[in-house]
Amino acid sequence: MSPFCQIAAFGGLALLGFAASASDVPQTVKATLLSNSIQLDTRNVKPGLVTFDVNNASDDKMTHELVVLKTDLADGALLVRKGRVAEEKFRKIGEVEDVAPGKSKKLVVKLAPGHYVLLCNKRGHYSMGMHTSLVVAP
Ligand SMILES: [Cu+2]
Repeated sequence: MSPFCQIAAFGGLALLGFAASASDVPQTVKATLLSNSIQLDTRNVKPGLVTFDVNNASDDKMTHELVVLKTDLADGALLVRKGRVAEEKFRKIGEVEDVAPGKSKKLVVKLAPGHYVLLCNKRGHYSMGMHTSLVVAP
């Protein structure tokens, strides 16, 4: 095989690899907000665009939200002051505010590899258990 053919074959494989890369595939995570937890239909996604389909399914008739922070801390280990997590001390990736009971909202964010904490930061809700984590890895 000539050197040119080898390069061409290698280039073809690289292109195939790129086409199959999961980072270009739309990913959706269903996030269900309950009064004492946040449930995800998956806790592992690939780097790239991720759509959070956020549904407030709590039976407490309260408005909730979903805040996405990038941190290596465990989702239950964030410092709480006066009933709220100090979001400004973290790298905030995005949030959907004020999801009314029974309603859904979408949040589209681009996620790099790492560990993320998702929480509701309405006063007192984090401490009631409204938090979970998500891992982004290739
Ligand atoms: Cu809440």
